[in-house]
Amino acid sequence: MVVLVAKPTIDQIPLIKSPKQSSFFSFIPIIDLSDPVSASTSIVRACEEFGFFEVTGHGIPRDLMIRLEADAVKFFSLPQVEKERAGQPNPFGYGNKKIGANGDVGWLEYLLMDVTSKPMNHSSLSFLSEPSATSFRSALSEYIAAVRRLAGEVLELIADGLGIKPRDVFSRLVMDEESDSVFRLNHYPPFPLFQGLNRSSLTGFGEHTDPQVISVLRSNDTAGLQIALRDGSWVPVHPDQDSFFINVGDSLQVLTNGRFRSVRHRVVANGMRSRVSMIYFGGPAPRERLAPLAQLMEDGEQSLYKDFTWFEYKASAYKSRLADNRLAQFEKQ
Ligand code: GA4
Repeated sequence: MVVLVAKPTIDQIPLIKSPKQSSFFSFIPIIDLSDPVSASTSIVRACEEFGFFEVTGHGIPRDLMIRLEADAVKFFSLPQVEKERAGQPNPFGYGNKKIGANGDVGWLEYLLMDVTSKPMNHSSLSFLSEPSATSFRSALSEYIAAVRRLAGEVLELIADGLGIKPRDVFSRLVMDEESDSVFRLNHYPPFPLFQGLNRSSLTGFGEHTDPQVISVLRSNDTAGLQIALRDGSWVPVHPDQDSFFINVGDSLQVLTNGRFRSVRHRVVANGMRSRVSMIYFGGPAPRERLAPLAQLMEDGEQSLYKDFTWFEYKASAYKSRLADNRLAQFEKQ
């Protein structure tokens, strides 16, 4: 039996009514990793205040980013039937406008893949094993190895900044052989301008927090990413194709008993230019228990959260809608 699933059309994509933000200046911290001593303190401050920061001085060759971006653009330029050979995203594969399984839609197409620490097996995306995908495959493995190392380095600097030992208390979660990490390539195409869109904007990727420990994003020079501040206002993130943007995920918020903030973010589609982003989501191994680290608890401080594993959290996250507060049901009353 052939099941035809209609793709959402442009008028079914939700609008963002207030795309213009209250704060004109973006004061998102920019942290230079080539100065690790000052970086560790600034990273901790940024994770507490924003749950988000930009990193420079990361040592990842520009070439590698450009090469993967070019391969991604080549993939997204293929005829639709070719892209669909990557399989429906359940959750891994090629997705077009539909995000997750619960009715969320956005103005984008994407490739979502499962990346454990072991050399990429591409079990989820068999088209990548074909000879025609050799260049794409090698750029992907090299890039993913590099951003995983970067995630590990940032997590070690976090341990330094918090004054806790061993340095790998957090980084071991994403460096673990069984670390449940995901990689996503997003393409937000330009869209036909039509009446009424000038005062609101199309949702590229609706607001949400990332369930994992840490996410490492790199995009081309097209704007669109916005983060929510503690007061709920939205701030645009100025794109920089030579930098990486780091997000604190829900799991890191739990590990720090709420001291770090899992940042709510969204992408507003740009009518004029394509945005291409690539994001590594570093998650723990399924068996890992997510509980505040004892070393971070003050005398008498209680955990804000119930006891759960990443396996349990992920299962519940994948049943939720994008904008849901996924941690709410894991909080102690
Ligand atoms: C958000 C972070 C990552 O992009 C992602 C997303 C996942 C998906 O696209 O399938 C989810 C979303 C993300 C959280 C809630 C569920 C699952 C879509 C969705 C509605 C790959 C992830 O791990 O969680």
